[in-house]
Amino acid sequence: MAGPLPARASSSPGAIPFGAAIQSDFFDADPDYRALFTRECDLVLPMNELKFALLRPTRETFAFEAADRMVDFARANGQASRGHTFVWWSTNPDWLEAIEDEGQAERVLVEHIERVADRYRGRLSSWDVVNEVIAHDPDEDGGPLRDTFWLRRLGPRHIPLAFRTAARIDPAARLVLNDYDLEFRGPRFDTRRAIALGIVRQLQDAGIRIDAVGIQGHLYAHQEIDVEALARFGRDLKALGVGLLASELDVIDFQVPGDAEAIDAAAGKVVSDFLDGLIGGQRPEAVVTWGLTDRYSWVGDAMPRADGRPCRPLPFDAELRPKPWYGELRRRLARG
Ligand code: 9MR
Repeated sequence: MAGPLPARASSSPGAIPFGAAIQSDFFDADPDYRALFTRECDLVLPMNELKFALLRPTRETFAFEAADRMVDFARANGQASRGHTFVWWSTNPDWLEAIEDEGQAERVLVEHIERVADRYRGRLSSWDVVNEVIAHDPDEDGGPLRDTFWLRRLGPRHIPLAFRTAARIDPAARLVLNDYDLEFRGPRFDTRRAIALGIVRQLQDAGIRIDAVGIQGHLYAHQEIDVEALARFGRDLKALGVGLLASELDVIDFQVPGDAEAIDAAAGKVVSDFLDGLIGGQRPEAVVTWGLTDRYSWVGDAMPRADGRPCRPLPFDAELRPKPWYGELRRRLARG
């Protein structure tokens, strides 16, 4: 089985690796943005460039150029990289979602993973094999799994199929089940954690390898982290021989009143509670933020603040100044 992600030489030995997702859209135009990733990260991954619609404009075409550039950038800096993602409900091309036949859908999925995993074998230390397959609200939505193209065409077997194919093509990559809303307090979150563990157990019972769960960590600063339940989740995974990582960490502050200082204080609290639960369960393989600077983030587009202030989701502000909570985060990771 593959080992954990290597730490960057500049991180202290034994530190938990720190990483961030980069966007090729800003790579050329903003050299300061680029330099921030070079300076700060043990791991840099393409945020969007390996998604189905971006890689596969048509069924016959594979557009690897943007993803290659990001992965090569990380490698040239001696940084690790990871793959996001094979199976997702979003960012699928129209030609894919137009497929109605089960056999064809299966062939496309297997062919896609074979081709993409093969191309990046040895260059990506892990893959989000499936992303966000758990129902948003399992009790309301009428089942444990999200209603997606892949579920409609192939049923729940698309999950083991994706893992089995990825394991066959890249035996050394860590294979990850990635999902959100796994860290807060409340029945919906308890249910989602239970479903994640259930998927892991089902894969293992079928003899299919799963190496880790990615806890995305899109942290609503107004919500309470269930530190104990998160730690228990990590311990339960560890008992199954499965690792975990924070895979898309950022802070969502649209419900936090006040100025930048108040927002950063709330962010500091939610990140600190999250790390308590995450590290309390087992040593995470990495902590990865979804971007590095508030200059570019999905959070302000999806959940803008009513007071018109800019959102402050990431470790560095829009002027590339570090937030106080980033220093805390790195000190926690350095302790290992
Ligand atoms: O941050 C990503 C944004 O730039 C893309 O437009 C969007 C659609 O592909 O995806 C965002 O990233 C998502 C990630 O892939 C999965 N978890 C939720 C992230 C935020 O929406």
